[in-house]
Amino acid sequence: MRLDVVSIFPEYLAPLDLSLIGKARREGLIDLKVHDLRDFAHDKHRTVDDSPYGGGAGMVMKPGPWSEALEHVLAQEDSPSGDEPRKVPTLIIPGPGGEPFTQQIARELADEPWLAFACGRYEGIDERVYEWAGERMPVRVLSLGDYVLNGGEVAVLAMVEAVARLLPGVIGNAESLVEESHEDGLLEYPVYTKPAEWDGRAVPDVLLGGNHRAIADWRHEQRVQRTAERRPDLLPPTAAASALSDLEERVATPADAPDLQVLTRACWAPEFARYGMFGAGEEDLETVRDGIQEWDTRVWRKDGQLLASVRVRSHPTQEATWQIGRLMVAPYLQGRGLGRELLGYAESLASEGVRTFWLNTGAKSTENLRMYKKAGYKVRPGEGEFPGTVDLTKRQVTTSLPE
Ligand code: JCQ
Repeated sequence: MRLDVVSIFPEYLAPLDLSLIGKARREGLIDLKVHDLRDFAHDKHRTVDDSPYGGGAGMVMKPGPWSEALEHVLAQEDSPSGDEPRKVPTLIIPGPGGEPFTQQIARELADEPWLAFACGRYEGIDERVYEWAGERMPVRVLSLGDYVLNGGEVAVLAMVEAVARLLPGVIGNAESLVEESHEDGLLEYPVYTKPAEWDGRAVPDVLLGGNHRAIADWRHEQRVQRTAERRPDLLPPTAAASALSDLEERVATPADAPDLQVLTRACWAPEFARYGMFGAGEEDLETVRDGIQEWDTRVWRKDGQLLASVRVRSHPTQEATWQIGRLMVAPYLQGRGLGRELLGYAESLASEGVRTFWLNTGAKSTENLRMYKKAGYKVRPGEGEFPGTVDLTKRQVTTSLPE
């Protein structure tokens, strides 16, 4: 993986020479370069900041040095061959106003071949730099947490470490990657080592017994208890629906259009943001209503609230192909298998004679792709029906036994 970091304090990133990340760099698994923003300021004092228009405290980072520094990063592409599209990095700008950086985002970033990081300082970077960069590469503003740092450098150290340790070969024991806090939505269980008694405190008996089933049960119970105590926000909302069968299914009518429009936006906004296309993919009500006419759209509600939807139809020209579209689950209910359940249901609606299931998703929508592949779908080579998407298909499995 290639990594570029732009900062006015390049020495701040020296820790990336140490430990496992340093080793990965020496082994060539990570190619990390740090660039000094001041090298792209051309006045005598190498100025990178100025006072804010409109007044207010502090200083703002000037756009000029940033565009030059990022041009320099973009120009690092090793082999810009004739017909191939120009490779660009995903640009990450740490800031307290960003989307929360999570293990899920770390996983997404670990799949990218090239990341660039822009370290802001002072009151921030001139807003036009975000626009300028967004026209040239995907941009993500990411926050480490709800507190303020003096600059992006410490956040970059954390993000690079979280991403790099997921790369194959960086961590010796790949198993230690899965049994971790945040990998499956629960915090980790407490751990103990020798001596069995220390400071008058004993290691829990169950861990000394060698009953692996009992140990696994105890650890799971500890994880749930800890999560409830420290991070109740991570636990499923107990009152909420957890399965499709808890929701009320209906065939959508034009009256469902406003709610469908909102659900679609809620599901698509984070997807389009991955591509730096903020606010893209918004449909007017007319278009949503047309969709309801042209597809068999199903909606699931609980207490009147629209929580999930999917739409299906035979392909307009190839009857044997069953199209599955707009598989959507309300964001707060995502990650618990509802989408997978919806998919199976959408397949079960297929009319007689259907041989192939077809669907389409963003080429970078890692979580969607993971779910579809697990459900047996294969990515069709080449671009999908829409720019930046891929099509996936799966053979209809007929389960009827010979008579
Ligand atoms: C990151 N939580 C807090 C500081 C300006 C983009 O401009 C600036 C960036 C920073 C650094 O980020 C944070 C942060 N996650 O403070 C000032």
